[in-house]
Amino acid sequence: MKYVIVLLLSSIQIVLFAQQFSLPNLKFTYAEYEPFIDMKTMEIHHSKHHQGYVTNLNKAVAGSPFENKSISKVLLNVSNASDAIRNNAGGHYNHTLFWEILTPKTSSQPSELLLKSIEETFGKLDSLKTKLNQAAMSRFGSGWAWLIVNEEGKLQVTSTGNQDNPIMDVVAERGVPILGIDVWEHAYYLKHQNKRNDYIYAIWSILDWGVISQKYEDALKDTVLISIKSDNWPELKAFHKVMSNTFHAAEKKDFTQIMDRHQELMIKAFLLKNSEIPVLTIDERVLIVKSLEKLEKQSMELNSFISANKKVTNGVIMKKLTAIHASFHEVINRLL
Ligand code: MN3
Repeated sequence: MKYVIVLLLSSIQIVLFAQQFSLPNLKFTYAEYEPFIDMKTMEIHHSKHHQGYVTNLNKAVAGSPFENKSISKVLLNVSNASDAIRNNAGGHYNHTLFWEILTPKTSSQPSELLLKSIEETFGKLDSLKTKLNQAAMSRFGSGWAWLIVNEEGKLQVTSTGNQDNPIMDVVAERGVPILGIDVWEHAYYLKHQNKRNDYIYAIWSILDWGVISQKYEDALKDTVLISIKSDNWPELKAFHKVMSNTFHAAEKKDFTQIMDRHQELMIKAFLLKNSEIPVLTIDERVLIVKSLEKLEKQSMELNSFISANKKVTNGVIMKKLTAIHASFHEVINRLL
């Protein structure tokens, strides 16, 4: 019996101390990336810099709404996160991708499908190379150059600052990255010092086109791409704007906003319910429609209540507004 309890306690401990994010192993030893990337740079970059992002990310998400969320969900909703989460979630995701697409076994080629898409967008592989190198060279300070599958399912070259990436909802050009080049000085300074150009040239020699080609195919059907598209749901944004102005004012005992805008809120709820829902599976769509119907009904009830009663009590309005707010968050949570 005693042993069972001890066993039980130790397994509980393992669960308690399991970290949300962890450092991925490299596919090769640090030395194997020589001479393109020197061993010391690989070692520090992976075991110190990347480990640092992982450690700090685990600390930053603990107790936040992002606790136990996937890295994609963190990135997709990073506008609601702290700077610590933004920087370290980006750092973790970006470096994980970077290690995956590097191989010291040189001379791989893009798949037929990827090559066709590259040729359609850029003319030829060399033009993509030129474009990506330009993006990498012209990124001022620290950041990344990317090849992404954008919202239209097309290839695009972009670049972001610091540890941001194209999945984040704070970035202008969005999509799923399939190739990223780290242009932070920590990625090349030991060997190449200030010569970023030499380092970028070296990276092209060790790109794993097998992995990048697979990432291209995966990206085309990635739900992350669908989530990025759902950020373009104008009716949702319009409703949210009116709701947050009226609801948050009411929370602070200011009911003038909702007294002025109850009809507008109802109309936005109606437009939202009748809009095109840009998401995911049929099952999810059905659940979202249910929440939207509830939202519309509650907004109509609030509108009738305020219109019909010359002497309305703030308590009742607050209760109804809180219910609308909860239904709205049902919709948001289904998008997450
Ligand atoms: Mn780095």
